[in-house]
Amino acid sequence: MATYLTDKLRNVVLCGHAGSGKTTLAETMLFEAKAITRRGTTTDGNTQSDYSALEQERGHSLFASVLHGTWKDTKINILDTPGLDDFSGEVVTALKVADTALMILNARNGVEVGTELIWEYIEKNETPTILVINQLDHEKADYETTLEQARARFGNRVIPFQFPVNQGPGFNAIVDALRMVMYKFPAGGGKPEKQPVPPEYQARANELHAALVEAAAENDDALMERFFEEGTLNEEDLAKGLKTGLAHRQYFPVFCASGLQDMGSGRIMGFIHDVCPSPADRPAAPLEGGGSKPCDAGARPCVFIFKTVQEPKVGNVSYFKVYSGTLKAGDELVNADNGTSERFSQLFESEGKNRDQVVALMAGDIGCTVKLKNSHTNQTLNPKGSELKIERIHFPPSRIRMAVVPPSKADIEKMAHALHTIREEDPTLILEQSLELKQNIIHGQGEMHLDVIRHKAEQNFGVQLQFAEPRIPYRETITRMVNQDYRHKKQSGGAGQFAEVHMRIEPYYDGMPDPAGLTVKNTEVEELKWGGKFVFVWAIVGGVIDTRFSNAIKKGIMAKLEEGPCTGSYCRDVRVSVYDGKMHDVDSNDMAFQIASTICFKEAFHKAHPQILEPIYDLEVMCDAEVMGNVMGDLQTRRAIIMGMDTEGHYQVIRARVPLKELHKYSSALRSITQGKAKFSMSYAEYAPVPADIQTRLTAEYAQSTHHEEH
Ligand SMILES: Nc1nc2c(ncn2[C@@H]2O[C@H](COP(=O)(O)OP(=O)(O)O)[C@@H](O)[C@H]2O)c(=O)[nH]1
Ligand SMILES: [Mg+2]
Repeated sequence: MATYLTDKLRNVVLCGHAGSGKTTLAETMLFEAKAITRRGTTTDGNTQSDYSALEQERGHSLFASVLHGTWKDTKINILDTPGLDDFSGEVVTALKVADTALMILNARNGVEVGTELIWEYIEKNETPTILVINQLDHEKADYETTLEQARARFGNRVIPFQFPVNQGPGFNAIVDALRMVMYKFPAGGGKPEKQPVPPEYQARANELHAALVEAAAENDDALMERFFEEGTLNEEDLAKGLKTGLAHRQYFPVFCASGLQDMGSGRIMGFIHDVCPSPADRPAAPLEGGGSKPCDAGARPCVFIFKTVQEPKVGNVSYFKVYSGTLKAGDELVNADNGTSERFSQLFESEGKNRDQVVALMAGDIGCTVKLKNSHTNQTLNPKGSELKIERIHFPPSRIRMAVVPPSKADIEKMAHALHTIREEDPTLILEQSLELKQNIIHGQGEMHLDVIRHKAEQNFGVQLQFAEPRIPYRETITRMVNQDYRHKKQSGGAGQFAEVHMRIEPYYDGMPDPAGLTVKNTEVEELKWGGKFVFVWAIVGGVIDTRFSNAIKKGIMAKLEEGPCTGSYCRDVRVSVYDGKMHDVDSNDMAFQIASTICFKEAFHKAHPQILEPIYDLEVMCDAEVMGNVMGDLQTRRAIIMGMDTEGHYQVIRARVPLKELHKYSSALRSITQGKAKFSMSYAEYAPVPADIQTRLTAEYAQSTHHEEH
């Protein structure tokens, strides 16, 4: 296998809404590049990209896969990504290492909600982008509307380079305004015949040509001058202008295709070869902690692992990009995160599930290796003495939480091992062992995501995961002031126990005055690790309780703060002032005071009009106008408070505050009420009181559960 020089490398990512035809187009591109001799289909489940059993079973992509083909003398690495927002972590990953994005628009549907979501990621990465209007052979294909929506959404940098002739089932030709030719395809697609632009399309082609030449000249003063003088650019100037313009995102060219019918993909490959930036044409890669690393094949190697896949029999396959230098088989590099020295014994280029061994990979190239000891996704490896870290991939925040129930006690360890191993492969899975809720909670991107995790656990580890609705981390507080006393007295045989405590409990707020009428001796403010505060005031006069018992009294209260009197949840924002009591020379001790204060506090708390608080999330839903009514109707059943509504392009954005409890399984509910025409994100906002009926129910449930425990 050849080693490709950096300027003969292109890394492109195919992204777009689910079903726009990315995987089919990837297959066609490989076929055009003669990397494969037969085209598989996603319906038959035999494409290069969707090679995992799970993808074949589901009939759509779930994981980003790395493919490659060669065009003339250039190697084109193709990353195919899943379109469903449950798997957008894979898109973020692929965008990290790609140098050009191919945004696939489905000519049947125009700009879809997945397109919007991915566009945000593209903007963040500042990735040069080509728009491909695909499925032009479909009876519902509408190039004009799709283009119009793209321009409305992504601005006037969207420049059509092509338009279709006979779109719909008779689709058979594309007019190319860059080359000023018409590509006429044989029945069933394949290699087109170049024909002059027919007279009826001349005017339109000329107009597009002028616009794209202007776009090419725009970013270069010398070119602009020549363009104004001569009214056009020669081929060399045009090529140069197009290259810099694309790399700097000064325009987004629009191409036409039918991936299924093999029309247009060859021309796209040609454009990638001619115009798309090589890895060295992109800005230097940002490093953790500032600075950047230019893509320089002559420098020392710097390798970043962007993806890890566990394969049966093989173990971990690590996918990486060589950010600089030349990586040779046998090289030894050190992991900058954990200091492990790793030998890259074998290097491969990846073709879906297949791998071809290579001897070296140059700066900018993407490859994989096996059998690294202790290196994972998001880690950088350098030669000894260098500790550069390429900026990590930032994955989207979680959108679903679920409790995992181990099938049996014996399986707990097996389950933990399975989940930790899966997490190495998928950083959008987050594991939490919640002491507070006494549950193992996993956080992910949506139900389909968790479904894939369940499937992997079963297939690869023989563990049956069971999901359950997770508990909610409620909090408890009080709303009134109460004075309470309690005497603990016990006479059992020899030494007895005696302690009496009088305390005042009050709702705490920042800046509140000292407790009225009490003589404050000492105030301790505790920042509670679960949020909110606990203030402990010592206001004992005349030594009725010895100061040495104050710690025991405080401890007694803390015990209840950790297991609230109403629901067993954490308490917050309470001030307790101990102002009176009694002690006994012989029978008083720490234990007695701790018991007295726990019970005293509990009784006071119940009288102080306790209030249960629940976590509230900020929810943002973006949806198609036609499903807006469904989204709003559904939100009404979730105790949502609508905070605002906006229009973005032809989309509606709804911002609401919703209790976490009501967001359970929101991802699939939203998908089904909008037929996939909505996306959402959520983030923690605050704790707020639960409604009275819910409080009554929660308190009763807790009373019943502790009652059972006690008997
Ligand atoms: N008519 C038509 N259908 C297509 C085209 N490309 C893909 N499809 C169909 O659209 C569906 C989704 O295709 P797929 O490549 O899996 O889309 P992806 O989710 O973007 O990867 C499949 O049923 C394909 O057969 C196309 O160019 N024309
Ligand atoms: Mg796909």
